[in-house]
Formats: sequence, C-alpha cells, structure tokens
Amino acid sequence: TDATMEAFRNYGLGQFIHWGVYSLAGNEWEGVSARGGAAASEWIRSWSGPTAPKDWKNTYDNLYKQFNPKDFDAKRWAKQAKDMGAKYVIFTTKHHDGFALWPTKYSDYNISKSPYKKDIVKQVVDAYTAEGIDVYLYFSILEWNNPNYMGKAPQTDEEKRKFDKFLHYTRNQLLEQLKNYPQIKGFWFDGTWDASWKSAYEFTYNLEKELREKHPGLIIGSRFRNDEHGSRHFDSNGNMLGDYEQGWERKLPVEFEWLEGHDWDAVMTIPPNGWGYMKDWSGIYTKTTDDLLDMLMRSRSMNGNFVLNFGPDGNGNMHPEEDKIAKEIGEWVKQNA
Ligand code: FUL
Repeated sequence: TDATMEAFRNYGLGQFIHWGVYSLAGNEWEGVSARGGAAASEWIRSWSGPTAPKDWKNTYDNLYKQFNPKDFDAKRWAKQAKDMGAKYVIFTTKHHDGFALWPTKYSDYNISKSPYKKDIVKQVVDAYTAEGIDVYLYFSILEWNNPNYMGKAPQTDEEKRKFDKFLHYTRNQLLEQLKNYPQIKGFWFDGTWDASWKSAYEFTYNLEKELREKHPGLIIGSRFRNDEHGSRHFDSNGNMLGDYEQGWERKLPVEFEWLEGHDWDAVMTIPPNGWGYMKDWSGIYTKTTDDLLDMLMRSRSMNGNFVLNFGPDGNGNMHPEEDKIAKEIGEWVKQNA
C-alpha cells in the first residue's frame, strides 16, 4: 500500500545483521585464515583451495552443535540500533548454508537442535519491535546442503519432483515465519540468481501474491522473482523494492539512473569482503565512519535508504569496531537529522 511505502521512504538508515553458524568461525579456522579461500566470511562453508581444512564441509555442517551464544541479548542489539538512528533492521533468519535461526517444523537443521535451543528470530523481532524499529526478515532461497536444491533448472522427472518439494518447503517456511512473527514488515530475499529460480517464475509470482494477501502491506525485496529482468527486477507499485548491494566497493558509484523512480535501499558492509563475522580486520581497508556517512547522505539524496551491516560473533557480540562506528553514526544522526 502507499502508506507502507511511505514509511519505507522515510526510514533513511537501516541495520543489516548477518548471524549464523558461520559466525563461530569468523572467517578462519584453527588459526588458518580463509581470506582468499572463501568468497566471504558467511560463505566459509565453500572454503576451497590449499588453505581449506580437510573435510571442511563436514566440519561446517556440524558446527551448529556448538552454537550456544552466551552473550546474545537481542535487547542490547536493538538498543544499539536505536541509538545509531536505525529505523529498520534486516535479520538473517536463514543464510545459504540452510541453518534456520527459528525452530522451523520443516527442517531439522535449525536452532532447536543446537545447544542454545531457543528461537532467535522471535527474540530479535520482539526486541526491535519494542524499540520501534521495523523488522524485515532476510531469507536465502538457495540451500547449499539441501538435496532437493540443485542450483539449476530441473530437467528429468526426478529432478522436477525434487525441485517441487523444495518449492513447497520454501512456501511452508515463509508461511510459518508470517504466522510466527506477524509484526514483520517484509522479506529481504537472497540467492535467487540461478536458473532453478528462473524456472520457478510462476511459483514465485503466486507465492508473492499469497504472502501479500495474508499480510497486507508486506514489502518484498526485488531478489525474490527471477524473471526476464533478472533478480534485480522491481516495481514500486506492487510493494517491491530495489536493492543495491555494493558491499565490496569503498564508495557508492554514481551510476544511479536505473534507480530513478523506484524505492530502494543500499546495503553495505564495513570490511570489504564479508557480511558475517570476521575476526581479523587487519590489513584490509575497512570503511570509516565518514565513508559511511557520505554513503548515507548520497543514498538519501537519491531517495534511497542506507543499510549498514553488522556481523556479530558466535557469542552474540558485535565487533569492537562496529560498536565504535555505530556510536559515531548515532552521534552524527542526533546532531544532523
Ligand atoms: C549476497 C549473499 O551471497 C551474501 O552472502 C550476503 O548475504 C549479501 C547481502 O547478499 O547475495
């Protein structure tokens, strides 16, 4: 609806949080850095090459048995976001590894099977909502270790059967999230770039409609549908919103023509190569508070929102540099907004 998009346009600053079992690794394992061997810290399961530990994927798939974040306090995160001036948060409920941070009925690979057990998504939704911060759920469509997800358009009957199962599973999980967390304002989808999702255009179209009917005003990010425009298609009439991901660049570029007339947000990392926790920030250019404020202002000048990413560690603590930057941005926002 117009009212929801109006609220979206007024956010200005948002917070992204990448948190999951990859946060236990921090882009390294047993003293060996994954830099250069994995695409990004939250992609560490795909670590390959000479530095990758032996039997790594198997180690990774068992990491959840150690997920027990002793310092996790969603209220503390929400307070920090509020003090920074964030008006909305996007939280990773499930990244590409498939691990669900809520006790989903549709897969065993979820938080209730970890030593921590409790529903993390619920705590995040409740704490941020209590601070008056709108909540969006990040949801990865692709799942690296799901046998029904092949990463390509299904060809044989067997493949079609499997993929159909996967689509139903996706639908079930999304309806489950809507039911469990009715306060949410929208979904931020990811991982829809390959041909399997392109082949499921009709399914996504219908599911999007269904989600909106169940939850009027729901905002759905542009990465859900993978139609002829690719996963970056968006249309502000239908509460779609464009995203602009530029985590690997130091500055937002100026080629913005394609964002004209659309609602969009730019999501941004502080270190150059990772959204999940990275223990070691030495020897890489990490954006300064000034860089980030510059991006925030440029996004605002082009009618977009700016969303700053945080990657808490496996215990639930932000990186000390993130704490510092959040404080500095908050001080600036207080004086200038
Ligand atoms: C990308 C993902 O592959 C990254 O890991 C991260 O979540 C970013 C926001 O979106 O597509």
